Amino acid sequence: SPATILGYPRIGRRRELKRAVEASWAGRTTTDELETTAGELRLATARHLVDLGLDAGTAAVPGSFSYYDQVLDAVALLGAVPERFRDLVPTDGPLSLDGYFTLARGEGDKPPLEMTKWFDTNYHYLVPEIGPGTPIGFVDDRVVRQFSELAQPSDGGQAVVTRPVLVGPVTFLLLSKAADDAPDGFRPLDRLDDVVAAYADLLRALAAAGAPWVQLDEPALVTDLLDVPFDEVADAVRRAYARLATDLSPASRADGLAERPAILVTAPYGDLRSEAGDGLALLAGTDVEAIAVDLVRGTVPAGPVTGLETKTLVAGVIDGHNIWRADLDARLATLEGLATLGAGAVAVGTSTSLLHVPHDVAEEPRLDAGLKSWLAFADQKVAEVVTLATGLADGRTAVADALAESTAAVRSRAQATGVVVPAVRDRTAALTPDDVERAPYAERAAAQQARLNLPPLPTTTIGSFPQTAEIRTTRAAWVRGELSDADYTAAMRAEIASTVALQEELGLDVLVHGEPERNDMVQYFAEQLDGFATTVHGWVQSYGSRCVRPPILWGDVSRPAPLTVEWTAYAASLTDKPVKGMLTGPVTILAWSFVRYDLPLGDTADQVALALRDEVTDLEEAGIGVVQVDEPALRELLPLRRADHPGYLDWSVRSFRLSTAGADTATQVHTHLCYSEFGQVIGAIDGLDADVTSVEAARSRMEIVPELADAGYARGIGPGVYDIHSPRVPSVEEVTELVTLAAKSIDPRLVWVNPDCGLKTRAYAETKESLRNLVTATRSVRAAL
Ligand code: THG
Ligand code: ZN
Repeated sequence: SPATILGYPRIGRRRELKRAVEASWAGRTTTDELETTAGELRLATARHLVDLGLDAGTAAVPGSFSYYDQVLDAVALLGAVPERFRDLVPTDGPLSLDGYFTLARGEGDKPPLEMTKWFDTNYHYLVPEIGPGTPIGFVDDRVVRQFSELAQPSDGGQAVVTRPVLVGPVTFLLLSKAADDAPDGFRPLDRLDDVVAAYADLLRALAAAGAPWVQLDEPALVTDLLDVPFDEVADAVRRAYARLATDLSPASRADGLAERPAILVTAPYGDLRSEAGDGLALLAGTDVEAIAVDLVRGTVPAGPVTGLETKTLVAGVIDGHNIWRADLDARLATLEGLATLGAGAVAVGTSTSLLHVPHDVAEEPRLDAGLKSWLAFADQKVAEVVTLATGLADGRTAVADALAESTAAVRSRAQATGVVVPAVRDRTAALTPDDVERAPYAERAAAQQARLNLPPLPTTTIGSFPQTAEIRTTRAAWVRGELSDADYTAAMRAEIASTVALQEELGLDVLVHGEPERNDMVQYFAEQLDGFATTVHGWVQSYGSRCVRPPILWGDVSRPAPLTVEWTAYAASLTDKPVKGMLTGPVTILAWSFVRYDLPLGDTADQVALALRDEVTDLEEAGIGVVQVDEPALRELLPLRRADHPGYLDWSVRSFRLSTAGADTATQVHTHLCYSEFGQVIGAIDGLDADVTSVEAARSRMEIVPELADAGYARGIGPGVYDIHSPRVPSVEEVTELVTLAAKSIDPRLVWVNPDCGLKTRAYAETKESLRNLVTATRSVRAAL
């Protein structure tokens, strides 16, 4: 039985692609040099996958490389460049690599394509902008060239026949937004026939280059959040694949007159079947040769599916989205059970691309050996797929050793110290509804005002101040052991002191310590909590060249010692103004970590929440009167099906409240949310019951304020008054206008003034000027109140 994976990390084992791309952006290397490095990386990756056991000759190795993002790749393939960037494109020709990056990064006053979350992952894609006049054609043969490069390598070494991977035409359009100048009522899906015609041309070119297979990813089939009803999606799928699969003659034609490769359509990230309609039956009704289903998140029916008898089912039994070693025995049983579906053949695959996991557990010398034996990163997952394929084809005895090892690993984890900690379980089991309730808001507001004595329209920042090169160098030296603890502490304290002094000079009302000691806001907490492990090389692409190292939440979570108190208390000792303690909330900590599978997420969230609750108490004891618990990822874990939203919002809101409700009535609890698209979580924002909520709002001109007011929100609200994603300094007039606008849509006594988000990616020059204008503007609006 064949083995394959739906995609592989593209950033490189040592982030080679990130380095090469950033060097080229900085002008340190040429675009040609970047192309050369990337070509070597593709070749090395393909051969590596063959070494791991994928077949070199049958398109088992995915061609899933991207310089930045697979959705941007489809934009380039189609030449679907938004109007403002059209001058980058030669008539009817492809975008240059520099032009491609310009779409991703913007140029001068031309904003880049918007970035948003890819399904329920921590990966972000660029949103295509499609209008009635957007050019769409097959203009870029990069995919074909990349196929040929590996099929006929110029170094004369091992050739690899890959399976080019592309975002499918239906998903491409469902993820696009209407171009700004599109008429009302226009939907990107209206351009389906044009996109499909371009894909048909691409398939012809691939067939001519000798590609036996192509993979088209259609994850849009597993979600009902895309505001196009399922019957229209189904219609689009039938139309698209009739043109691509039925109208073009397939590679299997004996006369060799193939117009297209065999087509594998994938539906990762969830269940193909829903109340809305049956995506598996839909795909089985087309003439594609293979369908990949996610059997980690999704299920398949027990009986035969019409149309499947002529197709290969690629069974996604190995989790592409998490890092646990699989129970191979159980997965093999699942594979054997698929016989009842009546598929023409079954191949073994991953549930999603392996883009979401790091490269290789073997690269982590510092991980505990026991923990390591429970993990599978991308390379280990390839081996798992290969083992299962052998087991399915040749029987269990052929892979008996691998099965036994996997069973032993699963057992050893179940019994290991720290996985279940009775004291932690007892504490969550004893929770009562009272533990998530604070005093009524009116009472809290009065007690907090008596304590803090803040002016109307209080000003504050979101928490982080610029992370200068000096701060980063100091932290890195300390991590490497080249700087003593005492010297490190002294350096961080000096940084905190200067940040506090700056805020006093600017005249801000609620100060922060600036977070110089933190790298990533989740990693910082994970490093200090029991139950988490962190990696050295476990990088996962978040967007473009940016990566994160998600911590591994492997056991019951508890707080061995205070996490932030020392730094915050030090800042508070330097000023008479209130200093806000800064914590990351339980939902965000889970969203940006690899989570365990043996406990419901809500229970894990409660454990994290209790650790944070203790931290809030310790901050209070150190005299801190304002605490912010950030939940930027609240929207991120929202399930892909509407029916699952209430359950998610229930535990996520509850765990946030559990982390904060231990606070005294006179302690002001803040939260911060970002990454836009609050629509589906508006009710949940109110449910968090924070005293003050700061939100990203500048780019949408405060729209969120009336939306929250309409939803009944009536506590403090700090809509961001300037966008921190660019170095641009907002003028006093601009900030005045936005503050005035906000104060018109909700009780002005509730309005706070702050930037959109943390300032860690900004430089001091623009930060000072921006905050100065923010304070000046606030004073003038205050005077007019
Ligand atoms: N932390 C984590 N996940 C996140 C974010 C985060 N997911 C959503 C969003 N924020 C993604 N944004 C970013 C922004 C910047 C970087 C990564 C993700 C980034 N990374 C550095 C890099 O790639 O060079 C490495 C950072 C490090 O040294 O840890 O700049 O904030 N977990
Ligand atoms: Zn933010």
